[in-house]
Amino acid sequence: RPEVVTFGETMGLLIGGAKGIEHSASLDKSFGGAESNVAIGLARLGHRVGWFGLLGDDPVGRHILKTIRGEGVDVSRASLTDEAATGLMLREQLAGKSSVYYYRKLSAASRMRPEELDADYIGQAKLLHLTGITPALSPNCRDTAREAIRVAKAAGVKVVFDPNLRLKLWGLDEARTTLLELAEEADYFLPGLDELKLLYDTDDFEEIVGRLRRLKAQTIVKGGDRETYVIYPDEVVAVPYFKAEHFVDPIGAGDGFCAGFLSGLLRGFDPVEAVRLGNLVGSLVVQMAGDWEGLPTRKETDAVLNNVAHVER
Ligand code: KDG
Repeated sequence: RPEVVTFGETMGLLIGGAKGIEHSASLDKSFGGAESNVAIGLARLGHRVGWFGLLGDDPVGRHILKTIRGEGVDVSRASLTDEAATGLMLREQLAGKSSVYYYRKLSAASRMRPEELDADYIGQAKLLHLTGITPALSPNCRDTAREAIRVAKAAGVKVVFDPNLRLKLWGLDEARTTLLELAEEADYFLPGLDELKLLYDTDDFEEIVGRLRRLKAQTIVKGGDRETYVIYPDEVVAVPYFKAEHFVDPIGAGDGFCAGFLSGLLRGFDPVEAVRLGNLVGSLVVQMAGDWEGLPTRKETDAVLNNVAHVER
């Protein structure tokens, strides 16, 4: 019985080397998806976690499913379909700037439907995690996200929502309407500061905090200059980042943060302590290439939190 259930689109990932995708003779193969990144992070931190999604019954889909299973995530509700292919993304980092190219329109995952959700499976978890990528994929995926929230609430499962604004998938107006509506439903809301500036159409931090305080969710704001913010009704607590000694690739930091934060919640930490663990996981993910490969184990995070030893990587 998973403590956390999450679902979404996971895609094959091809990464270009120093010459970029256009000029590289070979591309490095991996995969990524915000929700499965979080699931792998939680599994490495010692939690029971389930991820599901729809993948194509093709080499990419099978590789993804086997690897996520191999990480100790329960994939019993995930499926492979013959009706569409697994989505793909290409990524390159040139002159310090990451670019992503999606090949995911009409992918297998875009065909997820609310009728296919296993309500009992979701209802037995403590937390349902979902991101704003899923509702951006298709109208039926949007309905699936809404239905999952309904099912979770009916069973008393707390809803964790990370907006993960992806403007390559939908326009800002449409994203804003849907993401703010889903934020209203959340028990934990984990946006980034840049996303909030776009969603609330303001750069004014005080105004953003005011808007967040009107939500019922416990909100954590990622992506300050050097800190993460815990928004309380009467104060904002800034929790400093851990220093990333060997910064390689920023992708996956937000998902790593989320895994660490949720691990803290499950272990009964108060929000500030849980954010500290989230910050630590985020700072370790960025020291390795790939979206999830650098996620730490419980042993590694404990070593840092208890000052036992330096985490070597
Ligand atoms: O947060 C990292 C994710 O963005 C990445 O793994 C891919 O889910 C992904 C997406 O849709 O961009």
